Amino acid sequence: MKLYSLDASPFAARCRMLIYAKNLPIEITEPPGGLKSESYEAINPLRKVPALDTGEGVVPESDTIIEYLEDHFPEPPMRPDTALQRSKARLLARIADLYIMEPMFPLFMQMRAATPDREAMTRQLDKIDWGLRTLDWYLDGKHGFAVGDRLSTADCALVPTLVYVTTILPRAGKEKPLNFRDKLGAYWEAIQKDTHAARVIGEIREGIARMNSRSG
Ligand SMILES: N[C@@H](CCC(=O)N[C@@H](CS)C(=O)NCC(=O)O)C(=O)O
Repeated sequence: MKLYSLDASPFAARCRMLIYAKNLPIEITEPPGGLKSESYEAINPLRKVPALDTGEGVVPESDTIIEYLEDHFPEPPMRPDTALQRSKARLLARIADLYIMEPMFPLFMQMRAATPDREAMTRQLDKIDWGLRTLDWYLDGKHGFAVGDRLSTADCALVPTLVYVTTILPRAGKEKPLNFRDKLGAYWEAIQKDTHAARVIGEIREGIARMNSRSG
């Protein structure tokens, strides 16, 4: 199997973290010819990373890939133990996608604009802040993990999201975005010590640094 991935992509990093944690025999590679190339479009018509070539078909979308990998390689399990915990893991991933990463893209656009619209940036920062409060509300965080007492699919979704929150928000004027939230701040402190989390955190940061040095 082959995962099409880019280091800086939080969605691809979600899948990489699961692959590392389960020690899966999956090659990780960049899209051939780049994201917008015809050769990659032939592999993944959505033209986004990640995409998983299973050998029998290509699975796009990070959440769908996670579910596929859990079904195909059940051991060691990365879904939490109970139905309620599993629903919580899925909920945390959706909050991260819909209410944190989604408002972050318009923020990037403003940050890159020649004359950023400060009011538009504040609106996006407020939306992300609300997403973070919601995350804080649902997070277990008792044992240093998002749900329950072991690493799960929820951590794979949250770690890349929080790398972006803690890297990008301070550059947009929001210093210490997790500081006043007890659960989320403590969770972020603890999860960075996990080996697989630390590995993807390093990859994302290096990917962002390379992107920044290319765009000057
Ligand atoms: N919902 C998708 C989002 C994937 C996504 O937006 N990936 C970005 C990289 S972070 C991408 O490939 N963007 C290329 C584009 O939109 O043109 C998922 O969860 O996999």
